[in-house]
Amino acid sequence: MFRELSNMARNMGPLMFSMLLLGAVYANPENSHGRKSFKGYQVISVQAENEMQVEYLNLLQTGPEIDFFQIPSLTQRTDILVPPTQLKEVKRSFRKMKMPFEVTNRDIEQLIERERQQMAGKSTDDIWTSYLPWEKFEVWLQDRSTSYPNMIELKSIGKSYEGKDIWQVKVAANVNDAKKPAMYIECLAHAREWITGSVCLGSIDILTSNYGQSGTQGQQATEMLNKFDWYFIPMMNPDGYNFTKDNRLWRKNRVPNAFPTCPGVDLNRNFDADWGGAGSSSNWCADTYRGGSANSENEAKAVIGAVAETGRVVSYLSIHSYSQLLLVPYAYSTVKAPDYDELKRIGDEAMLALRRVNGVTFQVGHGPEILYAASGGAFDYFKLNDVKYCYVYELRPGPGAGSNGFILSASEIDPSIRETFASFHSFAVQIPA
Ligand code: 0X9
Ligand code: ZN
Repeated sequence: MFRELSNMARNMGPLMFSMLLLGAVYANPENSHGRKSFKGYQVISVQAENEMQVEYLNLLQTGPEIDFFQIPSLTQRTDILVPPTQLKEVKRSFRKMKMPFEVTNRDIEQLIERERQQMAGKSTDDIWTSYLPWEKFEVWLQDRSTSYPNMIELKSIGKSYEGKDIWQVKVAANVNDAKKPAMYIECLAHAREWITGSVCLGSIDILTSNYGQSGTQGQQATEMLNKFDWYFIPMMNPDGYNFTKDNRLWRKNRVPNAFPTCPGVDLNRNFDADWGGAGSSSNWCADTYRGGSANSENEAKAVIGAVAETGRVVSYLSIHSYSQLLLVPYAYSTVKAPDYDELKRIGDEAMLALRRVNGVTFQVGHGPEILYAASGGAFDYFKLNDVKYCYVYELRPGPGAGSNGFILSASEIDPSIRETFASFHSFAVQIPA
């Protein structure tokens, strides 16, 4: 295999050479707002059809400046973001390898700029119609907890590298009541997956403002809060999220590494769940860099500590985007969790509830089978540590052609919150207290 790879590298000589060169001289091009410009970058959706092509994509991924939105696999298309300087070579190499691809976005910068202008143009406090910048996100949480002192307990469970609080929001029918079994929902582990933060905030909003009310959401919120306490970590990665105003497609946290131009650890590779295994990288510059050791990151430590302190946690939901999937453990291994069939059945039912709201379909299955294998994930960690109902959501949009990936239009915030909330309700009904 090694010989094949080096042959491949030789075949693709000019591309590999220019990638290395770029790595050496690479500097972030900035636009007039001081943030990274993606002018001329294209999103290419590629479908590997044999192991050789997967290996080639893996090799390409080790180069600088090509951003893989998914890890290469035979089971799903891989969307990759390619800078203008490498477009020709990359496309040529795909053609040479007879690997089917299509350009799904010719100018991602335009989308990012439109999103930025939209945010600047309106009062950005309405979580249903806007993505909130980090500061306003915090203010929203504080305002909510002040408005609902009997239902919300807002607690900082740790600090990020930059000293930002990692917040946990407990929502209960009454925070002074005896503890109920706990449902955990974690959002924004990956900084660029903005829609996930909206879904956490929107769910907190629905639960608090509808508890004890009539109507569908009133009944759902009441049922959910009478059975469980709900713990949200609405922004697991505050440093990364705040940095997305400078680089919209940032994924990791912002902790410095030995290589100064490549900070950050992928928080969904850092947990002690086969840490260092499949789908993670030891390369500081990789988007899937796993960190120096298992649970090394403040964010991972904070969440693990908080869950341990909470008592009986029955479910841990990691909310990510995108591809419209619900992933059932384990992600790290081709081996399924012992109760996989039960979790799959419950997950199927929850995704039916989701679909009933706006007709959007989510595929349910084993991560390595329907997406790719990935070690060090939070949901696998908790699955391995006795939390029974663990899942990863990949929210809107769907994969491949026509998808704008992480740049989900603000008009899709409201429907995303409502449909995802319906699936939380379904989980609450199905999971025994
Ligand atoms: O790679 C990840 O961490 C998740 N996907 S994302 O595009 N949001 O980064 C998937 C994690 C779970 N993976 C599997 N079950 N394979
Ligand atoms: Zn993610």
